[in-house]
Amino acid sequence: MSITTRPSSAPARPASSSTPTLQDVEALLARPLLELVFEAASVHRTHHDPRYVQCSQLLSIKTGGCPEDCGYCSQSAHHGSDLEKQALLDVGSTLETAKNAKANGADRFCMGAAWREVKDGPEFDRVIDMVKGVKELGLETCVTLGMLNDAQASRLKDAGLDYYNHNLDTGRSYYDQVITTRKYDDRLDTLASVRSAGIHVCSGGILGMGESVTARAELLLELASLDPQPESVPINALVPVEGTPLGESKPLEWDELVRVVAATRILIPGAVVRLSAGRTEMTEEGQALAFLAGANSIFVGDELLTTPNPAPTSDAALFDKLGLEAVRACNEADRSSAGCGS
Ligand code: SAM
Ligand code: DTB
Ligand code: SF4
Repeated sequence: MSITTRPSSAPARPASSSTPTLQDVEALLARPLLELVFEAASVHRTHHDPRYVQCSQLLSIKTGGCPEDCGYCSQSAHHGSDLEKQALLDVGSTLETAKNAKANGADRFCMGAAWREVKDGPEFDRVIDMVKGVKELGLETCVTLGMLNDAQASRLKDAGLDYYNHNLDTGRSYYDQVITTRKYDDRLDTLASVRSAGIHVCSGGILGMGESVTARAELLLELASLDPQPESVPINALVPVEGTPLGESKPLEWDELVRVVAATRILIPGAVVRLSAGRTEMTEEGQALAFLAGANSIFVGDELLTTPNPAPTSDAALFDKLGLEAVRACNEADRSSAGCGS
């Protein structure tokens, strides 16, 4: 497997003939941990400034009652999780939350809806206004709204959308063990619409759902084979939610998460790799190793969508210990020359 490098200012790397095989990726995940981390750290340093961490804040703009049956999700109407449903928020309260996110150091605001797919009509119009408003606040914009078509993606782009989050979640061979109400190719079709509208692709997965190492390798290979590769790759550790089919899953080992972060960094060198859900269960040391292995993004704020996230004060203390800084701390001149790691 050959690994190519590129400067951080270059566009996302096209998947190429050097794309590894499934066996290559399995072998990568099986390497001695510290060798894997060392290589990933080296790749990270040729593509990004390792001092900076991109900080996204999430807001659930429409919560619960989702028709999909994703086995991990608190928001699926198929499961018995104890979650209070919430209709689509109004634009004003969403922008208030975004303003606070900016004041607290976030550089990107990500709005999530428990929808199977986007439907044209007043609710989508409202989301368009939210995107416009968040963009006007000077934040990067991201939404995750389920499946969409080309025309809907274009409307989001015109409104100022920077990133669309749409996770592949796991490998193709394990997908129907987790979700039955849609197909893997539905996810890929949406990613194609996002890409053709000129929106940055944010796509990753979840670890700790009982998947094999092969399923993890399949996921990484799918992501690395997208052409161009995704600009943003969230790596989530399952947050087990009572009442969901995966609510009793056993916790993920810290080294498994670090392995996947490191392999993601090597396979998708230009992406921002986000240490996403599951940080509340990680030690500071585990997170430190993940940052060394190439993670350069987190979710900030007390809450993810429906579950807790580490307190901002503890994240600030961790950044202090590690000498890391939020991307927002990087001044404009540095941003245009060195890229500040994002
Ligand atoms: N409904 C849209 C969709 O599925 O694309 C957007 C919202 S959905 C909650 C966004 C992503 O959150 C999912 O694709 C999944 O990767 C992640 N997620 C949901 N529940 C999770 C959990 N309990 N633990 C870890 N990640 C989770
Ligand atoms: C992503 O990969 N992780 C975020 C975001 N994209 C939308 C969601 C994590 C959700 C964790 C469980 C919850 O809070 O409901
Ligand atoms: Fe619905 Fe998204 Fe949750 Fe699946 S992950 S049940 S699509 S909100």
